[in-house]
Amino acid sequence: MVAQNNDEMKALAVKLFEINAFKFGDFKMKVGINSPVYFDLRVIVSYPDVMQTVADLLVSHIKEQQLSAKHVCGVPYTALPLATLVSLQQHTPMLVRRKEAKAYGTKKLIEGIYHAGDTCLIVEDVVTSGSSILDTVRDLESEGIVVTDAVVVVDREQGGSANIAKHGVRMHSLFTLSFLLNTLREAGRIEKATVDAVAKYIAAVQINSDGSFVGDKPDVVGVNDFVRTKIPFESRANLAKSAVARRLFSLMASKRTNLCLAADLTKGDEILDIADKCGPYICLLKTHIDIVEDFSESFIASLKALAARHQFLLMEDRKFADIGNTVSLQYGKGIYKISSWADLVTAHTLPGRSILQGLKAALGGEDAAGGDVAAERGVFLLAEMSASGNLIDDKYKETSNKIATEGGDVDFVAGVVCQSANCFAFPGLIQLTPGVKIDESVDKLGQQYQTPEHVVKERGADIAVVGRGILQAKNVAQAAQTYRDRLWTAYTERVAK
Ligand code: 5BU
Repeated sequence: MVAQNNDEMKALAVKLFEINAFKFGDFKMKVGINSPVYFDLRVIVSYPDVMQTVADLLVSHIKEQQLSAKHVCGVPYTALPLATLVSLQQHTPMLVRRKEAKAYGTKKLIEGIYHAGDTCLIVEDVVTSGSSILDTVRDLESEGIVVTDAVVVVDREQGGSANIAKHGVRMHSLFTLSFLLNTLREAGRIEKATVDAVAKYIAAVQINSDGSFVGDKPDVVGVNDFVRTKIPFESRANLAKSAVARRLFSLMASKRTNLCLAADLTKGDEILDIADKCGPYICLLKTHIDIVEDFSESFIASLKALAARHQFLLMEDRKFADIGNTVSLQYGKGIYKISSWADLVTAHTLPGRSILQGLKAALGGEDAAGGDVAAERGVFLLAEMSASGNLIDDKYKETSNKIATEGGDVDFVAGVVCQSANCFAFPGLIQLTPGVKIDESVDKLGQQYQTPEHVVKERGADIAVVGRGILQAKNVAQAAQTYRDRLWTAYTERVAK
C-alpha cells in the first residue's frame, strides 16, 4: 500500500464499517466455529460511491504490484461487479465463471473469449480459507487458462494466503483484518478489548483450504469475549449503529442503572410525580401516551424537563404495526406528535422492513436547534412478548432479528424487545425485557413476571421494564431504588462471570 493511498484506505475502512460491510459480534461461520467478526461485502452494491472507491483502489493496487494479465475474473458472486469495474477501468477483457454449468446449450463453465495459455487475474472480496478462489482457479485451469495472482479486498488472515500459494497463486490484498482493526481503533470506533479479542481469535483459528482447522479444533478463543451479554455497556456503546443506543448505553454505564419505569398511569400529574421520584434510579421512562386522560403540550414539556434534570430517556411504547404511510402519520402527527418528544418508540416487525422506513419518513429535516432529528430518534423492535399464549414463533423471531441487523435502516434500530437471550447476538443492540417483578407471578390478564435476577442473568435483558412492581408500592422511590440495585448487581455479576 503506498503512502498517498493510506488516508483513502483508512477512510474507506471506516466507511465499510459504517455501512455494515463488517461487524463485530458472535457469528456462525461455514467452518463450524463462531467468529467475532463478520464480513458481508454484498452490501456495497447499494453504495455506488463505496463501490467506486473500492474499484479505484483495486486498480491502483494492480498497477503498483504490476499484475498484468490478459483477463480478469471475479469469484462469483460478490466480486462480480468489482471485477466488472476493474475490467472497464483497465480495458482488460473479463471472464465470467458460472457456479453451475448450464443444463442446456454449450455447458460452458467459463463465459467470454479466451484461448488456452491466456493469463487471468482473479478478483475476490473476502478471503478466509481461500477455497472459493481455488474453485475458480480450478475451472479456469481446466480450460487451459493460467492463473498466478489474485487481488482481494479483505484478507481475514486465517490461512487463505498460504493455502492459495500452495496452488501457485499469489494473493494481494487491499486490507488485512489487522489493518481494519487498527484503523477503527485509531478512529475511536472500537474498543481495545475488541481488537484484542479478534486478534486472539485470528491467531487461534487458522483454516486449511478444505475447511478443516490447522491443528486441533481450537477452543472458541476470543469469541466468548463477544457474547453480547458479557460485554460491558460502555464497550457496547461503541458498537451500536444507532446514535440513541450509543447515548443510552453510555447513560446506563455512567448512571449505573438498567431500570426502565413503565409509567402506566392515566393522569399527567401522576406521571410527572412518579417520574420525579423515580428519576434518579432509571435510565428510561416508558409511556403509553394514549392512556393519559388529560394530555397537553405542557405535560410533555414538564416530562422532558424531568428527563433532562434526572438524565433519563423517554420511550413511547406505541407498538406501531401498520403500513409505512400510516405509521409515519401516527408517529409524527395527531394530538401526541410522538416523534417530537419520544427519544425511542416500540414497533412490531409484523409489516416487515417498511415499518422502519415509515417511521423514518416522519423525521425528515432538522430540529429547532438545527440538529438532525433522525439521528436523535430510535426504535425498539418487538421480537417476543411477555403475554401468555402470544403468537410469535421462532421464524418470526429470526426474521425480526434480520430486520434489526441487516439493511439500510439499521442505524435507526436501537434495540429489541424480547424475553430470551438468544433473540439476537449483535452487541450494539439493547435488549429490553418487560414482565419483571420481585415476586414471580402472573396477573389476571395474561402478564407473566420473572425476577430481576432471572431476566438479566438467564434471559439476557440489558434493560428491564418494571411497571406495577413500582407503581403499586407504598414508597415508589424506594421500590425503584430496590429494583435498580438488584438489576444493576445482576448485570455486573453477569458481565464478570
Ligand atoms: P407491568 O406493570 O410491569 O406488567 O408493565 C409492563 C409494561 O411493559 C407495560 O407497559 C406493557 O405494555 C409493556 N409490555 C409488556 O408487559 N410485555 C411485552 O411483551 C411488551 C410490553 Br412488548
